[in-house]
Amino acid sequence: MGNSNENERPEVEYGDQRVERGQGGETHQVAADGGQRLTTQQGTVVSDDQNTLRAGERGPSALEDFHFREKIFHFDHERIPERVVHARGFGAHGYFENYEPLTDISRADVFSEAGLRTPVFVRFSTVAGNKGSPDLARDVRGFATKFYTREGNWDLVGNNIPVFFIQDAIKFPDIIHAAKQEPDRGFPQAQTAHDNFWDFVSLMPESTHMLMWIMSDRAIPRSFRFMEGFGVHTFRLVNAEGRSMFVKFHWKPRLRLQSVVWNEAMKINGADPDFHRRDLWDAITKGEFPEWELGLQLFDDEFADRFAFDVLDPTKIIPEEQVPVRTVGRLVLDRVVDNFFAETEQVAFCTQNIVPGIDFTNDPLLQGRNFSYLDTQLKRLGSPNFTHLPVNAPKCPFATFQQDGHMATVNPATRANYEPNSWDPPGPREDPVAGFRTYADGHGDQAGPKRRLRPESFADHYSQARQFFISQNDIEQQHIIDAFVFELSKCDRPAIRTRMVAGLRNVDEDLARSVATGLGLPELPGPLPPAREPVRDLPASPALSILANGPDSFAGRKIGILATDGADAAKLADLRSAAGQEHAAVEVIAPAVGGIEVSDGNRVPADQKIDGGPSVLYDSVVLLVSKQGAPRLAANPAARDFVTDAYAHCKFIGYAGDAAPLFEAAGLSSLMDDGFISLDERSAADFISRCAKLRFWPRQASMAEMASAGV
Ligand code: HDE
Repeated sequence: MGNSNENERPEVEYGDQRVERGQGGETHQVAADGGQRLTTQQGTVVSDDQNTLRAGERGPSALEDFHFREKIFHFDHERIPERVVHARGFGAHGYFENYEPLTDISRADVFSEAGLRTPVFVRFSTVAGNKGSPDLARDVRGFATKFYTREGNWDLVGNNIPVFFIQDAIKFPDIIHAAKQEPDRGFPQAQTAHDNFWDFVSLMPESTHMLMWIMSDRAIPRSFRFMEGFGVHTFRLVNAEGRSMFVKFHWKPRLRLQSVVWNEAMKINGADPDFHRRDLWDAITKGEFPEWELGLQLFDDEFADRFAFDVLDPTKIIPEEQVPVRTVGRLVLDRVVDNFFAETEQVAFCTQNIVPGIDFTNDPLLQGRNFSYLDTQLKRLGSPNFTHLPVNAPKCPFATFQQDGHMATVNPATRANYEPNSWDPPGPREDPVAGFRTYADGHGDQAGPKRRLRPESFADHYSQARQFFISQNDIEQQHIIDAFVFELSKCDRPAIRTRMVAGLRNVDEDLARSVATGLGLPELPGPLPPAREPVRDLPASPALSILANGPDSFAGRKIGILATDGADAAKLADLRSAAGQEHAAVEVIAPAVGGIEVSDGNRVPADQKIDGGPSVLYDSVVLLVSKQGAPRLAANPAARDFVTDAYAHCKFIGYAGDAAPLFEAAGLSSLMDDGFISLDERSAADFISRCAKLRFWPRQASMAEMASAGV
């Protein structure tokens, strides 16, 4: 019988696609003449990718089906271990452009010439959640940059918060275990709002400063594009003469700072768990390239000695008001990845990837990290040859005598695989002048007997936590209080809540009292005994506030226009053009994704259907409602949520036409404050310029007043 008529398959039209239909009704798409043909990994052309080889039509499958075997084998092995921390991330390519030669302070190639562009790959991440966790978890964000310099790869593996939970790397597994899902039950995922986390940190006073940051809105950024980055540790820069300065690295976003509010974050996680990665992808693919400036805080040994805290302690900052940040270049992300796995997943950052002109300090956290990262890459990528992967390979010449190992793809073709040798060609040789030389750091107390001992200079755990708190305005302080109350309310054990409040008493009495009230603690516990009495009069640092560092335009932000059939076409056009001029984006949300027929009879496609485009996805909203559309919207619960959430999140709400029935149905008619802007009275451009403030914050206070009055 042989190959009966299995190749005779009738052609059918499936919408716009012409396909062949097999005997069992299955779809076959066949290569066109000269078109690309499907093959196995070995290059053998595949004739049928829909059916396994089997004995008879309904019989068992044949072991000899090498195509099926290879396809399933490969699929079974697609996953590599996710990162033990920072599993959830998103990367992009770009460049770093240096403004001026910095040769007086560093011999690093990246800082050598004005206008020099060094290619980079940046990966942003959350820390605690697994790979598939939502983007808007309350968490630190990773901000890792690989500079492919002409003298080797430099990895600046930083975070969006300038301090860390712990002072010594030996505690890293503990803090991460405590933060991630609890081991018996395997939850909760991507959140610190659980007993283990608060149990640990309430017993670790050194975490207090970091806790203030992660309970602030820094931990729920609106976008990677609107957050700062920090190298965290103190590093060193070294010039060609071997002179060295200490340095702290800062990334400052061009579009300035912005965060979401917590209730928004929780809802965004449901509505669009990919909110941050989509935002970065959209911005880059639209040509609105995200930018940050690199800033350096430079200081010498003498400053380090007189500074109130130990510069090697990664739970401390150096206020910008004390050592100004000097901007030295800009980072531009202008290319999305071709392939998420190949680039974002396989990129291997290592803090010990350093280049001449930059050096480590003895920060015990940094020293521990330098040990850890290489190890983790071997585990994840399965071979010491992970540096051969294009995203990890230097873009400058490199030559080693390392060889073999799994998946070796860069292999020398000469006989010399050691040195010294006498072969011709001899292979690479060391270069004592151009090569990396460790700075002969003689600063501070570096010698002595081997001991496990935390320096006393690390013992002040509260002063800078207080400084952070008093640097926030009322709105931000309230958010911090609310975050502590929210998180601790998820702890089952009352003793953990009480212990945490006891620690907060060393930061700020009002903070501790407000959190205690929010938790319904029967009485305020006595303060934890501090290892060192906190300094209570450190000056406020305005650089630490998000709201003091917000944008002065609406650029890079997004308006959601909820519109119905019959919506005013001219107003929609005005909004689009005013937003375009401001480099802001617009999305139309409509009852059906097919779109609406606007007042001039034209059809406008929608970007979102109402329940798929809640207002939490936008920075401000507009309602363009016709008389006939109004009652339908008012009766739609998703439309009502759209406006009540926009109100509760203090957004600017523009409206035109017949929005009143929706406001009425949402219970907002009597609450319309100056954050509601009539587009029948004001121009679209005026509305957008008001939106530059991002939120109508006075509403937060009036909502709080109404809540306490029980209105
Ligand atoms: Fe990491 N960290 N870390 N970390 N870290 C990792 O390396 C580690 C720390 C940071 O997008 C791991 O490739 C130790 C501070 C970022 O791929 C691992 C300690 C800061 C990323 C690791 C720290 C960071 C990582 C896991 C305490 C801010 C993601 C996967 C001593 C300055 C990089 C990996 C990416 C990733 C170890 C503390 C930033 C296990 C031991 C402090 C941004 O090697």
